[in-house]
Amino acid sequence: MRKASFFFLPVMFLLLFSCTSKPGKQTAEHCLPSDFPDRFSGQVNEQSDDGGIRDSSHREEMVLIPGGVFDMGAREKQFSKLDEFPVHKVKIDSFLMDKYPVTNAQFSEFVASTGYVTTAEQAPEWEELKKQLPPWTPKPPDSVLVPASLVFHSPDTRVSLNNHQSWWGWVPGADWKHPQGPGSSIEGKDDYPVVHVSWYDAQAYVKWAGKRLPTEAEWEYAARGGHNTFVYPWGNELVSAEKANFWQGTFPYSNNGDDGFLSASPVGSFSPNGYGLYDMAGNVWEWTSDWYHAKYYDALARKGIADNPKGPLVSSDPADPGVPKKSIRGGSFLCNDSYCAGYRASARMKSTPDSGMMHLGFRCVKDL
Ligand SMILES: [Ca+2]
Ligand SMILES: [Ca+2]
Repeated sequence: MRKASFFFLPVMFLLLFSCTSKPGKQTAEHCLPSDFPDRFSGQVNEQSDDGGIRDSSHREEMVLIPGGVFDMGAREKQFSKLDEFPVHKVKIDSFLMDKYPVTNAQFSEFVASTGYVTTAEQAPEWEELKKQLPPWTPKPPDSVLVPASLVFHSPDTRVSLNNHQSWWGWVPGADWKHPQGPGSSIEGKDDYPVVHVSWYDAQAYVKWAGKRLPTEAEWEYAARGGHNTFVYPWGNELVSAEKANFWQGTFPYSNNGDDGFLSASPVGSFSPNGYGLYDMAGNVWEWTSDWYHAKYYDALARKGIADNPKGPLVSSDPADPGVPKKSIRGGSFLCNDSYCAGYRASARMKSTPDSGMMHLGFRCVKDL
């Protein structure tokens, strides 16, 4: 049953502001739920090195991530956050990783095969919910305790960036098949990343697929593409419309779409990194298996070389005490340098495991 979605709704909002790059500077996860103009479609990079990423036969492909030791953590100071320090040595064993985030087509196959119902498709249960809330918490209105997920809506006018509820909405009926709520669909979007999937949904999928979620360390190691000094999956050049699907313009009401996409993009629309991985930067955030802990790197740094770390035993987010969260990585179509440079290889974000959002998906890994 769905236990805690309403409770964690404010948590997800907090997430929007948790990637501050400078003190006093607002940060946010942004998205714009509107179709991108046709004129942008020609910018999609179909000259991939695998001979045609639009061919669904390639979607299942995984690539070998050769093991090694790398420096985990921030490479620069302009955008990095405290939780990206200290930089520490990490040893990673070889593993296989999906080239792309899991797509709607793949998730559809999983649901058709198993009958799985995602978190966002279930109403939060108040009897379960209140066990996790202070005893004086009033029951939310029935209108809130319905199947729903978080959807971004671009406001018509300039709004305070302190009021994230101006652009995020708890939308009944929003789920992986209806990314922008009732009336929207994934028809024609087979090769887009599945979104509105909770961490539990992702776990169910990877188990079905005979795979697993990457650890946070594996994710960062893979994002660097074999280049230990890189800030971004592509190198050290600042993000630009040719590099990844991110936000160009002024949040939250002006998205230029210079990269061709105002919201999510088909997987593999931008060039891969050194390991042949697509969309590690931007498009959608990706779940990892690790709990998020703001001070986890301190503990790892004391080990000398951390051997295939699998995350802390408990979660800790000082911005949201007592609320367990999983680490998510890679940034989304909502990120930009002004707010959240989440497309840096070292950038960390977090979300409660029952969170479904329209800019959050996942990809799988597998042991050799
Ligand atoms: Ca974009
Ligand atoms: Ca991504």
